Amino acid sequence: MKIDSLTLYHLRMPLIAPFETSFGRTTDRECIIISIESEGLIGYGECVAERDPGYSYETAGTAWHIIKDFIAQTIVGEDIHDANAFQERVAGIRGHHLAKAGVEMALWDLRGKYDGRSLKTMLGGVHGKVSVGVSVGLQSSPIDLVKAVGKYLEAGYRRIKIKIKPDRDVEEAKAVRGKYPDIKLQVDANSAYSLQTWQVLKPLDNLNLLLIEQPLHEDDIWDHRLIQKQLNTPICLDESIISPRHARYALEMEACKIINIKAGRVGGLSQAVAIHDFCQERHIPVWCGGMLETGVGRASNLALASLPGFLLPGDISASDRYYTEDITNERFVLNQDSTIDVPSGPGLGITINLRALKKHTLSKLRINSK
Ligand code: OSB
Ligand code: MG
Repeated sequence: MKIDSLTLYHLRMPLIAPFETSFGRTTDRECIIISIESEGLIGYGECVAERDPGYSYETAGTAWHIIKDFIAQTIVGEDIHDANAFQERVAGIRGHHLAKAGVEMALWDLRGKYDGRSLKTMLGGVHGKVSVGVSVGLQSSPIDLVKAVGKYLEAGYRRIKIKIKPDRDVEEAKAVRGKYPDIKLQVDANSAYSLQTWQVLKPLDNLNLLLIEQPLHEDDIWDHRLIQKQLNTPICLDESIISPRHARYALEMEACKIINIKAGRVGGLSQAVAIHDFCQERHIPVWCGGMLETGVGRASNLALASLPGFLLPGDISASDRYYTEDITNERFVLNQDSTIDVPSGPGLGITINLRALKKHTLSKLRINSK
């Protein structure tokens, strides 16, 4: 595919409700949308870097810089066949996985449109719909949290994840578990604890949780091993797994029993599939994480989560959990059985609402081939 141009859109979109985690509160989500043109076709991708370096060291600003000044140079005007060819070209750019993944997604969309194949088919997906849950941010009190959880259960979500941080952990989890003894429940600390402070989480072991997500430092695997040995509840790593190699390290160290896969964090869908395959061979369940995506990234997550090793519900909620107005014409809705349909059209299987894209764009830059 001869790449004629790459266009960057820095977006800011108001969330329906603020989303708070141990690293901060988001009221308006920022991201970078990438479009790539080739012979009259356009592929879209979403780079999930946020405004602030809270979840990742990358931000929308660093992603803009890395894509504009480095990644675009390796593909615009060039003939790029697929994700593997792309990964070879960007191998010399250290880190910046979120930036690389956003561009890789656009290339997958383009490839699919060329070939008339859906992303699901290209990746090896097997399900037409996937089980999903909802990630509930920190609330002002356990009572408010139970209320928020109740609202999502009423909407039909059958798996709940609650965010925790020091002093907002065991009491909140007990409150939710007390009110809803039978729901699928898990917690996510986003690296808010250390080897010195994690002990306060021990009572979580009695709450029948599906998993405890990323309690310790984002650049750590070894210490998670030390605490997994002292917990019956599976530890699930998110931030720490930044490549297929890191997935191997974690499993070899027995640092976790479950992995959260985000294509962004690991440097692209190709890398996400590699981690899926590696875990599947070892009977390690994986699930698809979320980054409050627009319809573009949501379509990608649904396709990824349709692979056979995604055995736990993903953080892929319906569009109306996030945005009143999305940049895709399609909106994703929750089915009765707490699933969402996987798009089946070519590529991502979505179309862009250009008016909404323009409305939410803070800045735009087009890079043409010379
Ligand atoms: O840790 O899984 C996380 C959102 C932004 C950054 C990190 C995380 C999250 C979520 C939201 O939990 C998941 C979603 O998109 O609904
Ligand atoms: Mg997480």
